[in-house]
Amino acid sequence: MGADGGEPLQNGAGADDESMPPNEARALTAGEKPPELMEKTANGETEVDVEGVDSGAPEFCGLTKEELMRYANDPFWVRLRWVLLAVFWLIWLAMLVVAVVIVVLGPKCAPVQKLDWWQKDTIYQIYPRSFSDDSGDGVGDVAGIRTKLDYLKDLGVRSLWLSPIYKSPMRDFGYDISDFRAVDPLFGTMEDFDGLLADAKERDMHLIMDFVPNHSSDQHDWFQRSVRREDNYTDFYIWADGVGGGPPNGWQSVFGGSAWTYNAARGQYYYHQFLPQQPDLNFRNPNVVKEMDDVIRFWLDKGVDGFRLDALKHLFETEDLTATEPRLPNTTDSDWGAFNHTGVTTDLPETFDVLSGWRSICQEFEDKDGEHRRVTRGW
Ligand SMILES: [Ca+2]
Ligand SMILES: [Ca+2]
Repeated sequence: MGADGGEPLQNGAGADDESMPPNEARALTAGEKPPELMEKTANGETEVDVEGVDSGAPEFCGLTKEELMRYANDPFWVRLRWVLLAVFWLIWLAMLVVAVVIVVLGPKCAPVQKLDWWQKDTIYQIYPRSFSDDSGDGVGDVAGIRTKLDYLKDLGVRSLWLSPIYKSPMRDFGYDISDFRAVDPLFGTMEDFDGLLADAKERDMHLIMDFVPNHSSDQHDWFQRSVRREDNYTDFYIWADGVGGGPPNGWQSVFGGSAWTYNAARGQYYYHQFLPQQPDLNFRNPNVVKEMDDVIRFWLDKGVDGFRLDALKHLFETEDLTATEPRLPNTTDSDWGAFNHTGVTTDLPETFDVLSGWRSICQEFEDKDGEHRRVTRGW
């Protein structure tokens, strides 16, 4: 009941508000009383008669169902709804068409390349001397490596790079090879190696051999024959007469000192980029190239998966023994590192011809046994 005994409120709006659309009438906030409930006091203050009014109840100020339906059925709003619906679906359809056109006409991604084993394998270098000793003599060996294959595979290793195990006087820890086709007794036997290779293949692991083509040991049969000037071996190494009672030129060894050592038995100097016990092979001699090709074939025939090529940039030297190597800036000593060797004793373009030949030999084996790649890599 209103304070003045007037008509009760309807939905928060005055009964005589019909001329105004309901949604344009001012909405009352919760707790606010309509003007009909307000009256003036004697001192002009406004008071509210709250009797009979639940001041805590929320007031509903929205449209009635009848009012809502009247607007919903208005032809203008009906048409507007249909137009908006049509526009929505047209935009949706247009986006679908554009997406299909982009997919059909857009540039295609390159097919995913299937990586070969040498491109994706984790390659683990094994230094046999210190890796695992099976014989108990304190030096690692091939049989010791065999015992660790499961361990290596558990680590995620899929390819092994074996540092030199060839027969060697060990003046340079196996990088001075006296027989490129034999296993040094320190590391075991060829049967041990064959067993290692078989075990690796059984575990789907690959084996890469260290290959040291630049030089041999001075104990190699080839060098001994070359000292004696035997046929076919006379020019197997780089021999030269001395100049002025000294070496043929001032080229330095990587390991220090002159790169030339005099051999009294032959009466000439021989060239060595590394130790005097590591004479450089003469890759300008086709017989040397053929011998090393055969070494590559020997190990590929056994089933190895590739080679790590050692000291490749040292393979060739210029034939002009009068060529000098320019000194690098800010150097005064005579060490190998004080000179620019490019084009004189390192990085000669002839290297690519030999390398290409080794690559072709690997290709022969790939063609024989299908897609399995054999790799030659320099590190
Ligand atoms: Ca051992
Ligand atoms: Ca060389």
